[in-house]
Amino acid sequence: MLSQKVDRRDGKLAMAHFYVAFIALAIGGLAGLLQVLVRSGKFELPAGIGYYQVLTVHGVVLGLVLTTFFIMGFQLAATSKTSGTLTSKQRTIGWIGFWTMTIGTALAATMILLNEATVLYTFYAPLQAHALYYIGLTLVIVGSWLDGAAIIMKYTEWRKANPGQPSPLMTFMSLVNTLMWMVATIGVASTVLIQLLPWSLGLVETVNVGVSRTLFWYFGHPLVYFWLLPAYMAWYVVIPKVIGAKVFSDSLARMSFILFLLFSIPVGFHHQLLEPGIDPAWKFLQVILTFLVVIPSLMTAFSLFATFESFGRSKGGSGLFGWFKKLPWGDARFTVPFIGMVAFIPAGAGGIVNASHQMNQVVHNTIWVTGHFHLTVATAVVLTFFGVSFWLVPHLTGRKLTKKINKLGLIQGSLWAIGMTFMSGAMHAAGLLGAPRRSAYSEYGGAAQAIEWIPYQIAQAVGGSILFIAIILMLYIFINLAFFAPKGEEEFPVGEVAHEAEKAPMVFENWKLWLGITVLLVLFAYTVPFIDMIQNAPPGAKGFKLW
Ligand code: HAS
Repeated sequence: MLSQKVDRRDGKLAMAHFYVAFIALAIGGLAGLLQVLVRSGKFELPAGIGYYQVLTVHGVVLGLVLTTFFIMGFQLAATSKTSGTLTSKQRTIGWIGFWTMTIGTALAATMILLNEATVLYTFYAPLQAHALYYIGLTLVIVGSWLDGAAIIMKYTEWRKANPGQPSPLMTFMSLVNTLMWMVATIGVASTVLIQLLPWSLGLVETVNVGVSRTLFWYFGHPLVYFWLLPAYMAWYVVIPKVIGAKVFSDSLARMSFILFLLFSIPVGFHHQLLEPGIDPAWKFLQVILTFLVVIPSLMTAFSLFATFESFGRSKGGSGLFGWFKKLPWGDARFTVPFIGMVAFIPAGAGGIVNASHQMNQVVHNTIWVTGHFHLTVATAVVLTFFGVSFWLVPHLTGRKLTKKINKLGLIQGSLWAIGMTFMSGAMHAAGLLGAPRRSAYSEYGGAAQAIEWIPYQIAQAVGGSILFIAIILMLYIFINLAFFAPKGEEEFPVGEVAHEAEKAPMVFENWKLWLGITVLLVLFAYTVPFIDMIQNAPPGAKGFKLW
C-alpha cells in the first residue's frame, strides 16, 4: 500500500501550502529583524510604523501562518505517501481548506498592515482589533479543519480497507495531531465568535477578560504541541531512514502521541499562573498535568538517543561516545533537524522552569519566555521543518537536492545555531535580570535598569541579524528546490520498524477511548474554574457574564 512517490496532484496541494508558509517566513523574518534592531536602542522604525504593529506581524505570520500552512502541507503529503493517494473528494476538500486559510490570512494580514489589528498574536482583550481580523483568523481555523477532514477521511478509508491492522505510523501521527488541533481550536473559535467579534462589531460593550484569556490558553498550549508533533513525526519516522537506521519502537512513538492528545489540552493555566480570578488549587492541578505532558517528550528523547546510539554502534562506533562520530554529519536532512533536537534539550528544561508554579513568578512576562519559545518553536521545530523541506520540496516538484544545496543547508543550519545561541541566550539572561518581553526600548521604565540590559539587547540584535541572513539563505534554498534544482527523483524517507519489534497494539486506534478521556480531562480541569469566572465576573457585567 506504500506508494513510492506522493501523487503529483497531492504534491501540488502540499506545495501550495508551502508557498504560503515560505512567503510568511520572508515577511515574518523581516519583522523580526526590525524588532531586535529597535530593541537594541540604536534604530527607529520609519514612517511612523509602531513597534507593536511589527511585533504583531512577526507573531501572527510566523507563529500562526507559517506553522499552520507548513504543518498541513506536510501532514497531507505524509498521509498521501503512507496511506495512498487522496481521492478526488478528499483532495477537493483539501483545496477548499487551503483557499479558506489563504483568504483568512490575507484578511488578517491586511488589517495588521493597516494598523487596525495591533493586538499581538495572542490578541488578548481589552486589546481590540478590527472585526475583519477576527473573521480572517476564523477562516484560517475553518480552513485547517477542512485540511484535517481530508486526513481523517483518508485514515478512515485505510482502516476500512485493512481491518485489524494498525494504520501506517505517519498517518497515525498526522491524525493524532489533527484531532488534537480540532479539540483545541474549539477554545479559540469560541472566544473569537462569542466574545471578541460581537465586541469588535459594537454589538456588546464589554468582554469578560478572564474567560477570553482562559479560552485562548485552552487553545494556546496545545497550539505549541500542534507545532511540535510534526517535528516529532520527522524525528521518529524520517530521521532513522535518513541515517540508515530503523524506527526504534513503533508502539512507543504511538504511545507518546496519544499522551500528547490526552495531556496537552487541560494545562492552559500554566500560562495564567499569575492571573487573578483562578483558584490556586486549579492552577496547581494544571501544573501537575503539565508535568505529565513532559513525559512523552522524555520518551521521545530516550527513543532518539537509542536510535542514534544503536545505529552508531552498528557502524563500529565503540566506547561511551564513539557512536556519535558515526552519524552522517554531512547530510543536511539529518544535521539541521539534529541541531533542532539539541536545542530542544535546554528549551524543554526552560519549559519545566516556566511550569514550576513559584519559579514562574521569576520569569513570567520577562524576555526569558521569548527566549524559551525561540528555542522551542523557532529552533527545534523550525529547523526540523527546514530539514523536511530539503527532501520533501524536491520530492514533490520532481527535482533533486544537489550537493551544493545540501552544503548551503548545512551552512544555513549552522548560522541558525549561532544566531539563536546569541539571541535566545541573551533573552534568557536578560529575562532573569527582569527585562520585560513585548517592550520597545524607548518604552522601558527606569534608565538604570535599561543600562543593565543593554549588553544583552545588543547580543540579541547580533543574533537576530545572523538569523535574518539564515532566513534569506533558506528562502534561496526553497526557491531553488521548488523551481530550479535539476529534475530527478528525491526520496521521501519513511523509516521501517526493527524486525524484532512487535506489532503495535490495536488499542492505540480506539478513538472513542482516547477522545473520551481527552474530553473527561478537559471537563475535570476547566468546568469549575469556568463557572467561577462567569459567576464572579467583575461588577458591571450584565446578563450572561461573558461580557
Ligand atoms: Fe512552552 C510559554 C512550559 C514546550 C512554546 N511556550 C511558551 C510560549 C510559547 C511556548 C510560544 O509552564 C509563550 C506563549 C506566550 O506568548 O505567552 N513549554 C512548557 C513546558 C514544555 C514546553 C513544560 N513550549 C514548548 C514547546 C513549544 C513551546 C514544545 C513550541 C513548540 N511554556 C511553558 C510555560 C509557559 C510557556 C509554563 C508560560 C510562561 C509564562 O509565564 O508566560 C515541555 O513540553 C517541554 C518538554 C521538553 C523536554 C525536552 C526533551 C528533549 C528532546 C530532544 C532530545 C535530543 C536528542 C539529540 C536526542 C523534556 C526530545 C541528541 C543530542 C545530543 C547532545 C547527543
